[in-house]
Formats: sequence, C-alpha cells, structure tokens
Amino acid sequence: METNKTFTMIKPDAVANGHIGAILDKITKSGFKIVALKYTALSAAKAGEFYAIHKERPFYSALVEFMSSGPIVAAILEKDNAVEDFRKLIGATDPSKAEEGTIRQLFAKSIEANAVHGSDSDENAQIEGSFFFSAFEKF
Ligand code: YYY
Ligand code: MG
Repeated sequence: METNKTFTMIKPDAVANGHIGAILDKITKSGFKIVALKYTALSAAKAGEFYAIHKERPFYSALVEFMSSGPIVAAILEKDNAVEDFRKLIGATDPSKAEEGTIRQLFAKSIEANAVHGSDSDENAQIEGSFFFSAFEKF
C-alpha cells in the first residue's frame, strides 16, 4: 500500500466561491505534488457511491445533494505521509473548529459545505483516486 498519496476534492461550495486557485496554491506550497487533476461534477448516484460508507448517517442525503450540486475539482496528491499531513492541512470537518490557517478555516462556511475532501487512510486514498482517475491520467 502506498503511503505517499492522498486524494482530494475541492467541493462545490469552494468552486462556486472562486477558491480553486487559492486552494491549489496552498496545497502545492505545502509540499504536495499534483499527480492527477480533473474539473468535473458528480451525479447524485456517483456522489452516493463515493460517500456510501456514510449511508446510514443522518446527514447522508443532504451530503449527496450538496456534493452533486455543482462542479468539483478532483486530484491525487503526492508527499511523504500524504494522508495524515493533508488532513492536518485541511483542518477539522467543522470549519468553526478548524485550526487557524487550515484550508477549511480559510475557505469553508459550514460543516456540510466544508470546501475540501481529504482521504482518511492509505487504503481509501487508493480507492478514491481510482474512482476518478485511470492509470493513464496519473503522472
Ligand atoms: O473526513 P471528513 O470530510 O472530515 O468528515 P466525515 O466524517 O468523513 O464526513 C464526510 C462529510 O460529510 C463531511 O466532509 C461533511 C459531511 N458531514 C456533515 O454534513 N455533517 C456531519 N455532522 C458530518 C459530516
Ligand atoms: Mg471522511
């Protein structure tokens, strides 16, 4: 299992609010190399599949609706200790609890519309990256 890759999405709120450039700049300045990148959108079915692990949670249907509400940016990132370091860079799920200078503290408005996704394990980074990218789209 690779330990130097993680997967991220810039979520519909951050795309709609014009933060794609600032967020990618912060990611690369924090030492992550972009190895795959795509501007796309999730259908409700695809968003439901991506977040299937949360399907019994009360916020699931709202999350699926939000994640399919507009375009997103998907990326695979490379860095030593990528998963853990990227979770630190994005901050807590609830932006009101996210540390100063984290991406969610800077760019997110609510726990649902929280600007970015970051994988929570090496295994999920692999699964989520493959959800969006083929081998021919990773460099
Ligand atoms: O990994 P992370 O995104 O920080 O949080 P998760 O617990 O995996 O939840 C996924 C996603 O669901 C979160 O980014 C926003 C949304 N969500 C929500 O709307 N309300 C909650 N109470 C918890 C999570
Ligand atoms: Mg998560």
